[in-house]
Amino acid sequence: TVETGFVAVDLGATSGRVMLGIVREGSRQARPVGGEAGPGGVDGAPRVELVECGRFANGPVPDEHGALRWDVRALWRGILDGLRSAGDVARKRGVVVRGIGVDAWAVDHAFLDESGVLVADPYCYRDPRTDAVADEVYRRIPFADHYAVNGLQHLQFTTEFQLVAEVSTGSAREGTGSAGEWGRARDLLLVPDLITYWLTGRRVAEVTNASTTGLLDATSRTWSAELLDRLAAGYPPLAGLRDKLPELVEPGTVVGHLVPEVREATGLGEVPVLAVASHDTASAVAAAPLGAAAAYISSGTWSLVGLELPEPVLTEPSRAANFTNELGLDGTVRYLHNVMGLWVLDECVRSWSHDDGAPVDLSALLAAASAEPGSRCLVDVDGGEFLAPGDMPRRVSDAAARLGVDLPVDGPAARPALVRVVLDSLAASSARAIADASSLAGVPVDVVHVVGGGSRNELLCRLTAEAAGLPVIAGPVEATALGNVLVQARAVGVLSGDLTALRDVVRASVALRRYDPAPVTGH
Ligand code: LFR
Repeated sequence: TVETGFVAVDLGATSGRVMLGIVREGSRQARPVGGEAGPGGVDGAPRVELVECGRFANGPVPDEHGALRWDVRALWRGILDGLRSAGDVARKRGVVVRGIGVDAWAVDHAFLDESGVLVADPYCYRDPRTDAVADEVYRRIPFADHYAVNGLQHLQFTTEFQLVAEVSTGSAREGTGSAGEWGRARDLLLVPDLITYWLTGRRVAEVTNASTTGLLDATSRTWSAELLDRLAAGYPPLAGLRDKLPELVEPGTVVGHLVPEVREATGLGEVPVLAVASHDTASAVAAAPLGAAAAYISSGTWSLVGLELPEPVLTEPSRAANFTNELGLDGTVRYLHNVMGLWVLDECVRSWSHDDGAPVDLSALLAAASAEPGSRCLVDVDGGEFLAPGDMPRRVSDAAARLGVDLPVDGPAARPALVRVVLDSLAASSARAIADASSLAGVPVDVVHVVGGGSRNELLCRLTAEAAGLPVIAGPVEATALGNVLVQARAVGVLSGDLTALRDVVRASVALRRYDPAPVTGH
């Protein structure tokens, strides 16, 4: 029998992957489910099997001026290789590939020149060029005026602030020529839209990701003429910005078909390329098996902690608490807050592996951290001090020292305690964000879904359940790729139904694991 497959290109800050998602008819047989969070009730729902067909490293690369950029051409090579193997896997398994969709991290953008050629590698949002920009912008367009329209939390690297950095010689790093890059820009494309353009030749702006630019109206889901006008008034070089922004499309739109060069390079046929929820977090939330009264944590490089809502929350308390209203699938709003996430741990591990000249054994380290006493101290993992790469153990230890806690950094024996503080702090910060989201949106929360790579981290899941005082349901690990595949499969008619139906497919496809908060033992 011929089966149907969809290719998810999922680009993350540390790696990119190409996954083939094979969609199967539901069966009436009960399926074994790992852990106690057994879904039930989804018997008969179709299932998706994900096959990894390509994986390649990613990370910000300093350019000749020391500015952090993304090597998008290396990503493109990895994508083409991955697409070729996806085609091979599909052929071997008798699977017909009926779509390709691309998702990636948000905010960062590329420029195309008059001839449609990439002007320069996109900047990474962790580049410090925007450090002082937002405050400067808020003096002309107050944060409250932004929030009323775009609903975004303050993050120093929002696309809008990067654009201001690009055109202000005062704040742009001397000699980087970034103002020159803006001068040559004909179109602005966010990273997944750039890849979609290279695949199809068509330029669009997918709306979930466009919602992170600061330039979108969160209520109407369209570019905000008001914010664009005010930005142009404050920064005249940005007057042309409106014309460089592509047409918006919702997830599920067929953007085009593979161009001949890509067909040739990959051996794939005239496969349609669809806009998915191209912000990775939006795809992950779409595949989080949320039921009623559920919060989610999309746990990876970042922890994105919040709720799915039908409407944005644009109130003053919400702004003061720095909650964001990013757009989600099917008209939903991702009401969430960015917590620094596993980035802090990953950077520590990177630095220790460098010290040791060999990769650190993360599972041994986590086991040791789990035997450490908890609550030594809680550092503010939301603090901007952890944003940039480099020497993370020292920065964590400095933050602990400011709280009067001695957290040594020297030698492997010091590592478990430091890891424990990082995870305790992440869990506490996530728990706070869940409680805040619930009270700001006025909706109850009685369960927390952790999806993404961090759902594999048992210690983090357990600490999160304890900090929140709520059960945590962990999985799927591959939520982003699954969300990407589900949107494609529904768009071409292989799946049907609303988000609830798509989440039934997730529950039928993966094992979930439940962590209950430990009973209170009180003294
Ligand atoms: C997660 C993520 C977050 C966004 C950050 C920067 O990968 O997309 O949602 O705030 O990266 O783009």
